[in-house]
Amino acid sequence: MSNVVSLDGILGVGELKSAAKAAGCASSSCGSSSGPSDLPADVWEKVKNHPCYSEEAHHYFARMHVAVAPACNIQCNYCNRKYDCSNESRPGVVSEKLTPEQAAKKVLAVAQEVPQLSVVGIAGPGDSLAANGTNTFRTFDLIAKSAPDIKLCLSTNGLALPDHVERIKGMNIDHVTITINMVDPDVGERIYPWIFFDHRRWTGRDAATILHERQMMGLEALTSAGILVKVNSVMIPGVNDQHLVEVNKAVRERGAFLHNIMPLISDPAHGTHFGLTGQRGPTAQELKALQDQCEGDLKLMRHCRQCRADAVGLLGEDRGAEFTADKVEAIAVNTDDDARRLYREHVEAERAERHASKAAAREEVAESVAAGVAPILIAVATKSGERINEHFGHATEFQIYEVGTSGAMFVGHRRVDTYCEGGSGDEDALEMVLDAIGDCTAVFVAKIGACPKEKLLKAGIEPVDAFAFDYIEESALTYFKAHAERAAQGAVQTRTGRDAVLRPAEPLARRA
Ligand code: CLF
Ligand code: SF4
Repeated sequence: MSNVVSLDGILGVGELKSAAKAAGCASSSCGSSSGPSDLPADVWEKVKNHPCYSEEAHHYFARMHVAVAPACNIQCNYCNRKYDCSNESRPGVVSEKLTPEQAAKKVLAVAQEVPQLSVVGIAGPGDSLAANGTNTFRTFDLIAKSAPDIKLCLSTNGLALPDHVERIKGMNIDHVTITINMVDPDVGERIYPWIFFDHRRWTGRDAATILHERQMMGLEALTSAGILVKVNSVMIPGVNDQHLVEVNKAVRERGAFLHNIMPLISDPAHGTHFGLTGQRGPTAQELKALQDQCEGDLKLMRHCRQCRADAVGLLGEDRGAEFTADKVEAIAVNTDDDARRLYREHVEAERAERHASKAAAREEVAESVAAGVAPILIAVATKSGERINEHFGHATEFQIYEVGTSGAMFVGHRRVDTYCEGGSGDEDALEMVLDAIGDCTAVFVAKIGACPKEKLLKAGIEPVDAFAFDYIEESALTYFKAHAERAAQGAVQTRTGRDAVLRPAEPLARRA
C-alpha cells in the first residue's frame, strides 16, 4: 500500500510475515470495543492499541506479562498455587519469578525486539495487589520511566483493590481487570474457601461477603476515577453459570467497560478443588449462549486466551522462551521507541483501509439478504486471525465467526490436535476436529485434502478453500450472501449441529 510506511524497516522477516498476517482487523460489530465510531474519542485512544480491550487490536498488538506478584490473599477453588493464577492464565508454569528490576529490563528487551508490544500487564502468578502491591507498583514505576509509550495493565481479585485506587490513578494505569465470579455470597461460598483480610483468615459466607463488598467498592472507585475496568468471570456450570447474568448486570451498573466470561479450566491433573471433585467446565455452546445472553450495553470480550502470567507476544502466541532471564541479561537494552512508533503509524493507515472494505461488505449483505435470515457459524483456519491462511491439516485451532445480516462477528476459538502428522491424516484428530467445529456450517481453509473434505461433508460441514489467503470477514460475508441465496432456493438446510467440546491448552509443567 503506497500510503503506508513499509514494515520492512520495522520488523524482521519472520515478524513481517506475522504482522502482515496480523495487519487486518476483525468485526467492528464484535465484542470488546467496537471502534472509533461508537466510543468517545478519549476512550478509543485508551483501547485502540490494547489487545484485550479491543478485539480489533488483538490482531495487531502484543502484550507481555511480568511475573512479579507471587503471593495471593484468597483461595479460589479453581486454583492450585503450583500453577499460574487461573484468573489470567492457563494452568502452566511461570518459568521465572522476577524482581521489579529484572522485569523492567525484560520489558525493554521485549519492546526493542517486538514493535507490536503495546501493553505490559501484571497478572500473577498470585494477586498483583497482595503483599501491598509493592512489587507491582515498583515494576510499573520503572517501566513508566523507561518506556512511557507502553500501557500499564493490572489484574486483581479485588480484595485489596479499594486500598490502592488512588495509587493506580496516580500512576496512569488506565486498565484494570477484576475477577468477579459472584455477587451473592451464597454462590461465593462455593468458589472461595477462604480469604485473608484485616490480619486474619475468613472462611465460608463471611469470606465471600467481604470479598464481594470489596470488589464492588473497588470497581465503583475505579470507574469514578475514569479507569477502564474489565471484569473477568469464570463460568462454572452448576455453581455460577446462570448467576453470571446477575454479575453482568451488577458490574454494568457500576460502570465496567468490558465483561470477559471465561470457561472454567478443570482437570484432576491440576490438583485444584474443582479438578479433584469432578467439576466440569462449560461446553462451547453453553459458553456462547451465556455470552450472548449477557451481550448488551456492556461489551463482551470473546477473544481471551486465558494466557500465562509470563506470556509474551500476540494473544494466542507465546514468545516467552525468547526472553528468559539469562537471555535478557545478555541483551543490551535501549529506550529507543522508533520502531514501535512506525509500527503504530502503519497500523493506523491499515485500519482505515480495512474499516472501509468491511463496511462495504456488510452493506452489500444488508442490501441483498432479507433481515430474517438466521446467522450461521463458520470455522476458520488462520495463523493469526485476519486472513484464511492455514491448511486444514496444520490447524491447531479454528476461529469461530458468527455471520449474519448484521455482520461477521468473532465469537471464539476451538483448540484441536493437528490432523496432518508427518504427511498423513490422523483419524482420531479428525474426530476431534469434527467435535470441535460440529456446530459450524462451513470451515474456511487455505488448503484441504480429499479425505478430510469428504468426512467434513458427510458431517454436514462444508469445506471452503475458495477464499484462500483472503480476509476472513469479507470472505465470510460473501459466503453468507451465497448461503442465503441457496437457502432461499431450498438447496441448504439451516443447521445447528452438535455441541462442541472446549479444550484448553495442556498444562506445561509444574512450577518449581
Ligand atoms: Fe494481561 Fe489481562 Fe491486561 Fe490483557 S491478559 S493483565 S487485560 S494485558 Fe487478556 Fe490474557 Fe485474557 Fe487476560 S487474553 S487472560 S484478558
Ligand atoms: Fe489463584 Fe489467582 Fe484465585 Fe489467587 S486470585 S487463588 S492466584 S486464581
